[in-house]
Amino acid sequence: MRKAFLKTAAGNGLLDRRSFLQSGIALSTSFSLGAFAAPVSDLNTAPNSSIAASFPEWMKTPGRADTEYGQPSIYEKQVQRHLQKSAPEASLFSIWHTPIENQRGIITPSGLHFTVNHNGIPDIDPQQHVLMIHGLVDKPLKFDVESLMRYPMVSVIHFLECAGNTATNAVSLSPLDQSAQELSGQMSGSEWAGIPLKYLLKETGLKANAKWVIAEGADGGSHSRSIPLDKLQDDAMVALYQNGERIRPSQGYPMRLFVPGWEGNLNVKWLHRLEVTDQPAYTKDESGLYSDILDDGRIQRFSFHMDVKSLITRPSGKQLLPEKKGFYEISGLAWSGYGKIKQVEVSADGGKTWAPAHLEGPILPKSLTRFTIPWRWNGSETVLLSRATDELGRVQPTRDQWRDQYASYSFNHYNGIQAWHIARDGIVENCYG
Ligand SMILES: Nc1nc2c(c(=O)[nH]1)N[C@H]1C(S)=C(S)[C@@H](COP(=O)(O)O)O[C@H]1N2
Ligand SMILES: [Mo]
Repeated sequence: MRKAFLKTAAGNGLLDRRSFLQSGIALSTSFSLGAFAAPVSDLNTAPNSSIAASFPEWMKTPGRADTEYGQPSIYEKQVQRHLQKSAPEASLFSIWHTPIENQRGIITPSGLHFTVNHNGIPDIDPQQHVLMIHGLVDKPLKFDVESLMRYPMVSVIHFLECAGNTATNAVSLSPLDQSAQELSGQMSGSEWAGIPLKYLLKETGLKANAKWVIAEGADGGSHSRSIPLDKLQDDAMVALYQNGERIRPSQGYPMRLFVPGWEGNLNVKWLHRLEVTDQPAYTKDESGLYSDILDDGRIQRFSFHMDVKSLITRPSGKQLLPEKKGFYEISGLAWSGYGKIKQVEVSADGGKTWAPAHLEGPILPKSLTRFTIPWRWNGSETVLLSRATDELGRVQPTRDQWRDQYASYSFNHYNGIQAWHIARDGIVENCYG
């Protein structure tokens, strides 16, 4: 009966979201009738005595006191960053991945933000830290944290992604059985607040031949990158806050450069020096690991933008669909370093048919965008895919299309379509479509 309300959106059980939610009867009265997944029990038929007897301890005793700084529930202890194993153990080069499959919405909790540190995390005393702007400027200036705190600030919601995110799907000949976190967790979303760099550059003034800026961090390895001045004048900032609190040491305390939509590596943490120049410096950090090797062997030296990308985070790798068929909401994240996400299409039949997913607001430029689509799984083996398009019309490529552009061993800036294999026993596994 109720199924008659539900319009199909594409093959193998993808449902039209509007008709699904508008079948109001399903929402109000029929949780127990199978419109959604299965409830644990139907209250209409449960005996009253069994409800009273089931009051748990915490409903009958006073709770504990609160603490100065809150922590997640002890029952969420398993939701943690994951340390990537490929980095040599003795090295201070470490990569921690965000558990993206546990996140809802578009903001990553600060403590779970991914982190890439080439030389460990310096514990910087903000009283002793200075930001220096010099080079091709009229008036070289030093700013301490206190003086920066007096400038006008802006708050913006943006994603940050490491160029090496999802590298194993780029280079591994066969798909590794990894979770969304392990595959693509070098990506997070935050609200960043700080001072637009153009305000500070206005104070120093710029010489006529100023074209590039070398940004350097105060970590032991002096992480440094060359960035075109135009971009920095456009929307970059010296970020001091993340998600309403001061940036954490892992993210660059007391300040970092934030360069919206561009590769993570340019977002220099523990920022202490900006040197305005007329050409790039070709630093170690931009000439080695963070360059892309094209199909013909040439090196694409600068590839700044993070391209349009998406993945389904639920269901995703290493998860288990608890019921061997029935209703599931497919949900995921899409983003583009070029602007807003315009559309995300989902396929539940390995790419034969596609349906547009619902984009949950707010849809912001260079920010994570949450998408959802209802799905009634018929219990058969299948492959789930998502494909994002941004407002410039850039479409996420297939893995093969992506690999055609680059040498077989090139792994940066991978944005191929993520495929999840659904087995009949409900196990979800990374696959190549
Ligand atoms: N000073 C400094 N800045 C740095 C790095 C670093 O090691 N040192 N790592 C870079 C890389 S490779 C990435 S992907 C981003 C990661 O930012 P996050 O750790 O805040 O997620 O910071 C960049 N900025
Ligand atoms: Mo990175």
